[in-house]
Amino acid sequence: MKKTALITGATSGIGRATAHEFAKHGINLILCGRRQERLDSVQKALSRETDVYILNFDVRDRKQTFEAIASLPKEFQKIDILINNAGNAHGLDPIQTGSLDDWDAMMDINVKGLLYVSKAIIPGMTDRKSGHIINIGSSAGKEVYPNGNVYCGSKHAVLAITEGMRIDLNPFGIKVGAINPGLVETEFSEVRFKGDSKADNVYKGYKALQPEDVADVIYFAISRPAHVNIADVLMFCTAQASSTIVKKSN
Ligand code: NDP
Ligand code: 8X3
Repeated sequence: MKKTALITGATSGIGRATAHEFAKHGINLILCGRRQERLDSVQKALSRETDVYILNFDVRDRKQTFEAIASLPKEFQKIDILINNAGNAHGLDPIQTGSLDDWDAMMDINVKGLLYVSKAIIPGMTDRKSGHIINIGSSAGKEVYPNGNVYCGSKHAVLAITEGMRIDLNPFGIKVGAINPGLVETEFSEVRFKGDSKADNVYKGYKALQPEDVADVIYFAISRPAHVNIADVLMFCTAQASSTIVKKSN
């Protein structure tokens, strides 16, 4: 019986690479994001390999999120795997000059959005007493770096919520884990720096993780035997030792 996975943030980066990886393995997909043309093109690319349904909603919007998930056709309603991936950093500023709009965006998307999506999907999992939730945290959820303040706070919250989910959903046999990458070359820095050319330098002078590297680990986690739960993974590219130590060529 084919499984169904819902992936948030499937229009780019880690989420899109995960959609490709899951499609290769014949997992049915519900792909979410806000950019309709991207959703259409991923659906087109993957429909040859598996069944794909797309949902366009903003995870910041509680009503939109619940309505979108409630609108799923019958054949996509049984969600076996939830990949809570949608999220970004907004800004890289010291706490004393940070923007309130950036802070709202990070807490609303990375933390509250993850909670809204989870709240819409978990009851189906508890009813069926099965399911697997993977939250995409970050190395920024394990350590704090200069000017990372609120983004790091949002990712620390993701890790605390992941542990809370694992504890509360334990009686239902639902697996919960977090995958925490360091630097991954995606649109992340374009979003963080709002299109500023600073983003161009983030992945220069070393080989950063690629979104496919993270997708591999996510697929590994969801393909373990029933009695194995990958609870927490921290992954870096070889050049990275910590949030602030990256070996770069000149
Ligand atoms: P990208 O910017 O490439 O992708 C972000 C995805 O999130 C997009 O698909 C975007 O879709 C979606 N998204 C953003 N805001 C919203 C929103 N309000 N509602 C719905 N969807 C939204 O970045 P990454 O792939 O790198 O990021 C994915 C996750 O990985 C994030 O949680 C990030 O924090 C985490 N991460 C990234 C690292 C990195 O270095 N790149 C390292 C560690 C963790 P759309 O714009 O279409 O809505
Ligand atoms: C993304 C990695 O180091 O920019 O979570 O915070 S970092």
